[in-house]
Amino acid sequence: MSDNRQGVASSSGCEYGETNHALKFLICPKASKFMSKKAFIEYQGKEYSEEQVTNEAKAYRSFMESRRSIREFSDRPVPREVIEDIIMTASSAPSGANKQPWTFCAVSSADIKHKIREAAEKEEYENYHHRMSDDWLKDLEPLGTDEHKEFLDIAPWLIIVMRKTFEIEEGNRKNVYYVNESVGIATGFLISAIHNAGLVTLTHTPSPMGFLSKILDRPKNEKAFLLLPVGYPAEGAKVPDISKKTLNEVSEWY
Ligand code: IYR
Repeated sequence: MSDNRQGVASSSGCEYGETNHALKFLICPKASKFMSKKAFIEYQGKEYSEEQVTNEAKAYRSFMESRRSIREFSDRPVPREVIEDIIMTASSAPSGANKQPWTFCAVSSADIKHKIREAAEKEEYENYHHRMSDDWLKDLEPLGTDEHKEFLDIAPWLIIVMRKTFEIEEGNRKNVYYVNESVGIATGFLISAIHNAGLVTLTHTPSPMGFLSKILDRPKNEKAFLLLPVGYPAEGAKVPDISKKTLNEVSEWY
């Protein structure tokens, strides 16, 4: 579609027009009234050859396969700007109707981190000693986890991912869609951004997580989804000797 095509009918029976910020929009009489006005801009993608695509896919696979969940953190500081960029990478994720139903709470205050640690350890004590089934505890054995969460004090940043069950706009309740899917995808982006920056994290799931909303004083429409400590690994940090499933185990081809 070229510029300056105001009100020009196309072969599809739709009309092209322009918004005042030079974004193009399409008015189509057959579309529903909710779909009648839509701004579109040209996608600025990369144009790779098949060889480049193949190489990029391999390189990214190998980069992501080098990621590990780390439980031993260094207290070496990480600049706020790094966390800001990591959060904005996560927030670029696709979401239901582009509602971005999430808040990333970034905590560097030693006092708040310690409050979170105390409350998380209390819940995790109950989990490890009373709530988890024998099968669950057995499945966790190779990971060497327990109720002690010193990384919550030591890591320079904690990012608490909150999912929004609805949006509040000027005091009014607004819908959001596919919240778990959206927040799960955004958290995946967050983890890859942390890895890409040369930092490490761990998907910590203290349960139940209600204490996080209280400590962070979050509004009613937000529920804690995951807690990720972010920082550098401790010197000589160890990881469990575990492997991932093979392609055959995780895929079916049709
Ligand atoms: N929430 C606990 C237990 C735990 C659960 C799973 I699933 C893990 O992969 C690891 C730990 C904790 O964070 O220790």
